[in-house]
Amino acid sequence: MKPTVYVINGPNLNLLGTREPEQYGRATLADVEELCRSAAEAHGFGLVFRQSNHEGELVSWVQEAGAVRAAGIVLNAAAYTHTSIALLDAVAAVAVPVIEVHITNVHAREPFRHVSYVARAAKGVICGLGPQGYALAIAGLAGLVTQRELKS
Ligand code: CA2
Repeated sequence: MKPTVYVINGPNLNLLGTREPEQYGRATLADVEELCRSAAEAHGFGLVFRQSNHEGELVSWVQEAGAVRAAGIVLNAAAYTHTSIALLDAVAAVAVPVIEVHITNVHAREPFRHVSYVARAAKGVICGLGPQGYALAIAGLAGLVTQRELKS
């Protein structure tokens, strides 16, 4: 069976491309999904792509990715990145590499966005590159799988 990558998006990302284009660009979440699907296919991954405005649902999906032994998780937890110990605990609890992604450069924005709880347990972080950050994260997960195969 094909290894699967979960792409999990947090609150308000359903609005992508419809508001604040100067901040988040014009690509919609459907465009981001298409980009992820191409990247996943190019690396031989199946893709599960989800978005929720609810913290607990995001936690459950991280756990689900762990339970099905996904190849990795690309997580844009949006504002919950900066607040959620529950998500940090979920990321720390799964034996699946998690790459945190942000469309914007959070370090060039308000100070409260400089803090990421999730990053403490993430394998890596990509921010500021727009939607292509998601594709780069999927490529990064493919690299980690290859590394793991070479070691075993
Ligand atoms: O840059 C990112 O990807 C963020 O995760 C986006 C979050 C923000 O809270 C993080 O600090 C950085 C906000 C997502 C809201 O998305 C919207 C998109 C269009 C219009 C309004 C909100």
